[in-house]
Amino acid sequence: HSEHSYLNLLKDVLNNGVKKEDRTGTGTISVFGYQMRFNLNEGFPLLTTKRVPLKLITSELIWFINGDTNIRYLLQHNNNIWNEWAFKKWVESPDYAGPDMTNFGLRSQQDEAFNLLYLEQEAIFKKRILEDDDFAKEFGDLGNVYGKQWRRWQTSQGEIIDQLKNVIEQIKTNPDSRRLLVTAWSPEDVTPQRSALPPCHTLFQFYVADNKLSCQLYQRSGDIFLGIPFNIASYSLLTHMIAKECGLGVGDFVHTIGDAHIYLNHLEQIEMQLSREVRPLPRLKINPDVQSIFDYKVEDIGVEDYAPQPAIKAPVAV
Ligand code: DHF
Ligand code: TMP
Repeated sequence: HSEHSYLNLLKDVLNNGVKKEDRTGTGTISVFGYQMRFNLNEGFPLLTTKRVPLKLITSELIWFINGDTNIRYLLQHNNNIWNEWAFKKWVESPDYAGPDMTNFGLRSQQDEAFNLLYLEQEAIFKKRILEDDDFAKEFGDLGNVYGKQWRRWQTSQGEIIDQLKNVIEQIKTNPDSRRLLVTAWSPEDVTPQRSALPPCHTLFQFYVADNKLSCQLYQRSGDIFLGIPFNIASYSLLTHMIAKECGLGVGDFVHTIGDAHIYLNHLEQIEMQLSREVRPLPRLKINPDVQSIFDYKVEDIGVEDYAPQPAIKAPVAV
């Protein structure tokens, strides 16, 4: 059961990780360099020891594939996973005139009165992103993040490179290539002005053998409890979509992580998760009528026989 690769990661970091401070001020236990492998033929690797919301993963992936970097699309699909990073840009801008939101991520966890103030400002922000085009253009955009880098990479000569389209074309025409890569990491863009959060999933590579498509992701930084379950499912789904378009079966998803960390405020949740039994993995259902990876809608993707244990809530470090 490939979920054990993930549960072993949790256990390894708990047992062998070192305490390490981090940018968000939350504190972590961390290891450097870790690899998991998921055979996509064993089932779709959506965790069963806690419910993981596939709808949010699907709308985020379609958002990347569309080359979109504005959270408005996510909000239109009831997906709130990127709100904090757009909100941060807004409250740090000179145009923001509401109550002080410095360090809202940590303060909202520690101070209930502040949390109410924060939730109110966040609701106002979301409403404006959805209703005010000019505001959304300026403050909904996360900058040079995944969608931009995958579909509209800008060279220093001013040319635009569609890395995703190119790599799919190469998989079709030159499957033995050892150059089937997409990179989201650009040293030019790693500044707060150019990207709200420098890409965590930095680089991925495809590999074709025995008519099966495999994918390896190098993730520079992984929030093991919240982010990693999404990342595993997202790249596994991407591999299925591309394999289908290229007339290939699926092989492995190989997940390599640089700084693999557990936030100190996720320890109780992890203890609960590790006390649970795994259940059979679900099967992915993709609408067979969709041919091109660029044509998917959220409704085209689903899972069958997914009977997970209940979701486990945890605060996200901003
Ligand atoms: N920052 C940090 N500290 N960790 C992250 O995992 C992370 N991920 C980002 C952006 N910044 C991040 C983008 N992806 C959630 C999952 C993925 C994600 C952001 C947030 C999350 O909060 N998941 C909840 C459910 C959220 C919901 O239902 O709205 C979960 O329990 O899985
Ligand atoms: P960092 O930029 O300081 O590394 O912070 C980013 C945090 O977000 C870190 O905890 C890793 C986490 N993260 C994931 O785990 N997966 C993701 O897909 C994203 C975007 C972030």
